[in-house]
Formats: sequence, structure tokens, C-alpha cells
Amino acid sequence: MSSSQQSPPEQVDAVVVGAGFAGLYQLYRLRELGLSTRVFETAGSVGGTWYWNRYPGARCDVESMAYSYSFSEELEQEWEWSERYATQPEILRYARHVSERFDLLKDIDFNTTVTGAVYDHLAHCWTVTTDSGERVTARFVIMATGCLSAANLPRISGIGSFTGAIHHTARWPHDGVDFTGKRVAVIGTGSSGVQSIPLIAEQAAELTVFQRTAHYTLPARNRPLREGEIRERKAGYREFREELRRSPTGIPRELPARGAFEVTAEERESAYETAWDSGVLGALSTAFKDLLVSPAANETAAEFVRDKIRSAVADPVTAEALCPRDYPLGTKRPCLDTDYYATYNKSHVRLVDLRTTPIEEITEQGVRTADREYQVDAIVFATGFDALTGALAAIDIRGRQGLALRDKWAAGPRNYLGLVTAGFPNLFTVTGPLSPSVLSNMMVSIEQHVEWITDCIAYLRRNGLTEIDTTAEVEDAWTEHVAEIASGTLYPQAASWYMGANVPGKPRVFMPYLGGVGAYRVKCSEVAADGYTGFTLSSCAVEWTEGVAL
Ligand code: NA7
Repeated sequence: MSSSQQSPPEQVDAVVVGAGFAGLYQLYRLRELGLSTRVFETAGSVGGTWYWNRYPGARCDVESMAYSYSFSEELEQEWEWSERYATQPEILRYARHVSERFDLLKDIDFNTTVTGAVYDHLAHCWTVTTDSGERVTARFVIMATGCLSAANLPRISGIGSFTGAIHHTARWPHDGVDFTGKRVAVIGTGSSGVQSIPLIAEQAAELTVFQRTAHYTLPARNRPLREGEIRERKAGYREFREELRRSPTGIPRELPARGAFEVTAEERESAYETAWDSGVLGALSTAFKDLLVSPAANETAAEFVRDKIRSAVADPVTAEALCPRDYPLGTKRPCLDTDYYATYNKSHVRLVDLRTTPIEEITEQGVRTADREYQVDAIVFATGFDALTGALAAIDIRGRQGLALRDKWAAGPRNYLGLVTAGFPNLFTVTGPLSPSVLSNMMVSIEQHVEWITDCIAYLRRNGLTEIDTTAEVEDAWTEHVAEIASGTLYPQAASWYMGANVPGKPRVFMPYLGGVGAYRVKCSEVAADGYTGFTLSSCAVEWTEGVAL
């Protein structure tokens, strides 16, 4: 497939960047529309984040029967999920099954990274370049690059001098890692740390966890799915999917009618116990309608979790260090776990609180904090991602007048509906910043975006149009709307990756849209039904025949 730098670029209708769940579905839809499409993927196979995140305990914390495609009734009827929360290997099997079932692989170039894309404002098309030196010209580029794909490896001094093994949870070796008999350090206690720590502890001779921020985590209550419940869900799958699409987050759960102080202390406690027992992501922060807007209400739920931690962890000093204190519950990504807190009762597991003794350097032998060195054989970085914008900023994307997307977004992402950014026409982002993205069931949001983008391209074609852009005024209004909704909540109070706070130098802007999946879908659909209001549509002199005629 590859051609040399000198040969003329291949012309296709669309390039899709990424072959995770977004890219796979986008390819399927564009093919259905009759568009010639090339997909480029850095990884050696499909699956996106599920291809890379192979650390022990990696699993989805949205229920598997909700975290799956809905576009094909046959697919959803024939696929059997085995657990309430699917493991990474099972999700990866599913991604592979989908890619084979719909014959998608033949249009995907694996082990190929898109390095740049330049817009030609006269021809209304992009020239995309890859690290294999290939150039492809496409009228449309769809960035299906994922929200959590650019791994964040902190720049800790001395990291290169460590003589043991270094692993990042988001770049885990395919053959797995055997920690038996090893002294292991885990740095980071977000979802990846919380999921992997109990399993690493089962193998390691010694486990030292380095915690910068204590996280709120709820027991997942994972279990095998029962045949009866699978049958029942499949019988009502259509209604269930509709319910998810209309819901605030695309995750099935009860919506509260009352505030935390509109009930007695006993009723409040009982509601929190119900949420704790549910094993549903975000159940606690939505147990009452005001938990994410009122600090006092939030504190009642936060204290409930701290009590659970104190009763689960035997050593009071460790328990206190594990209690989150400096941000409201739910304002950093909540976690679901299996035996996380109990792991700290094991005699070979210890917690180092980086708030009192920060890491100073990585040494040849291990990790040195402000008070001592911890000698280890392996370091696991569970330090997360340059979320939402990292994968986009890694590509040199040049819009009108050569403007670089990374420069345009230097103070934070700006766009309209999270879909199109002004000056970068015909470039769509799937679940991009300023859309519900990571505050939703990604499958629900991916399907909605892919379908919207596909319908939009179909509309352009039907109407002889070749370009869709938006204006600075329209995107300013949307960007401000997203910020305004966030500012009415407690979310901006946390130094979270939603805010870009985990990556030094990244602008602190709340990136996901908090208006809710259902409301957002309605807004996107209305915009489309009204002829794409807020977007500027135009046609170039070149007729659309087969492929892009330039
Ligand atoms: P997260 O949620 O970003 O967690 C990363 C963790 O690593 C978190 O505890 C960070 O502390 C910590 N971290 C990051 N940089 C450092 C440095 N320099 N020193 C010490 N500790 C550090 O990533 P995950 O991979 O766990 O989860 C990401 C999402 O994947 C998850 O939410 C699900 O959606 C799936 P911090 O909190 O920033 O102080």
C-alpha cells in the first residue's frame, strides 16, 4: 500500500485516523455510503485503548451489555458477554470479531501513524502524511484518535537510570509481565492503578504504591452474567439502547429527584449504601441531585466513602492517606475496583503518600522520595493520559493559512459541538473535546458522532457541497457554553485530567461537555435537521465524481 514520498498521493474520499471502536464504526458507515476510505492505525491491530491497556485487571467500568455497539441487531444478538464488566481481553476479542464480521480489516493500515495533515482551501481536501512516508489526499478526515490514547509518562528526573523494568499501564507488554518474587513500585492511583494494584499484589513479593492524590473508588461488584439476564436484555435491547441515548451519560441508572438535605440523615446514609452496593460508576455522585453542585451536599457523600475506607483498611495512618480530601467526590474520574482497599491490609503492600514525601528522583535502584529510597525491581507507571487533546496535538494538523491546530488550541480546545473547529474544514473529531466524550458511555457517544458525521457527509454530497467549516463566533459561543455549564458545577475545583491538570503546562480548561448525552444528541440532530446551522457549507469548482477529483 505504501508509496514513496515522490509519487503523487493516492486520492480517497475519506481518511479515518484510528481503528478503535470509533474508527471501526466510522469505516463501516463511510463504506456503506460508498466512500473510498483509508484507515491508519498506530497499533498492530484493532481495539484502540483496549489494544494498549493490557495491564492486569484492566476492564471496562461501564456494563458490557451497554458498552457495545448497537448499530447491528445481528451483532448484538449473537455476541455473548461473559461478565457484568468485561475484561480487556474480552473487549479486544469483541473489537476483532466486529472487524472481521464486517470485513473492515482490508481498509486499515496497521503499524502506521499519521504524522500530519494539511488542508488545501482551493481544492477542499486534506493531504495526510504517515510515518511510512505515504501521502493520501482525502476530502474528509475523521479523527477517531480516542480520548485516552496519548500515554502520560511523567518527566521524573533520573528515569533513564533505573536498571530494573519500567512499564506503563497504557503500553503493557503483549505477553504480560510476571511479578512473582519481585519488588514492585506502582506510581499512580487512578482507574488503572486501582484495577491493577490488587492483582500485582497477588504476585509481587513487595508492592509499594506511590499515591499523589487519593481517589474515590467503589466496589465494582463484578460477576458472571446470568443466562436469564442476557436473554432478557437481548429481548429488550432496542428500548434499552434508546434509554441510554436519551440519558445524561449513556449509563443506565436511576436519576435522583431530591437534594441531599431534603432527606433525613438516615435516608441519606441508606441512599449512599444503595449506591455503594450497586457497583455502578458514578452512582454515588448522582445519589442526590445536588452532589455535583453543592459542596456541603458533596461532603456528605465524600465522608461516607471515607468511613468505608476507614473500616476496610486496618492501619489508621494508611486509611487516612487513602481518604480523598482535597476535591469533591465525582469531580475526578470515579473508579470501580475489586478488593482495592483490602489490598493495603496485606503485609507486603505499603502506601507512600506523595503529599507528605514527594518523589524526588528515580534512581538506578528504585524511587527516591523526600525521606528515603525505595529499592524495587520494576516500576509501573499508572500515570494516565494526555487526555482528550493529546492524540490530536501529536499530529501536525494545518488548516487554513497553515494554522496549526496545536497553536490554535494553545489556550485550550475551541470548536463547535466538539465536532468541527473553525479554520479546519472537513476535519471531524469523534468524541472530541467539548462534546460529552469521557463523561459518557463512550460507545453511545461514538455511535452518535459517527452517525452525525456520516449523515453530514451524505448531506454535503447530495447537495453538491464540498466543504463544511464553522466560524470563530459560533465556536466561541459553544466553547463558552461548555465552560459556563462546567462553572456551575464543582468539577473545575479538582485538578483532574478533565481539566488538563495532570499534564504540566497544559491549559486548565474543563474539556468534556456536561450538558448530557441526551440533550447533546438533540442539539446535534436539530442543527443537522435545520441544514447545519452554525456551520458554513460551500462548494469548490471541482465536481465530485469517483473519489475526490482534484
Ligand atoms: P488517571 O486517572 O489520570 O490516573 C493517573 C494517576 O497517576 C493519578 O493518580 C495521578 O495523580 C498519578 N500521577 C500522574 N502523574 C504523576 C506523577 N508525576 N507523580 C505521581 N503520580 C502521578 O489515569 P488512569 O490510567 O488510571 O485512568 C484513565 C482513565 O482510563 C480512567 O479514568 C478511565 O476512564 C479509563 P493525580 O490524580 O493527577 O494527582
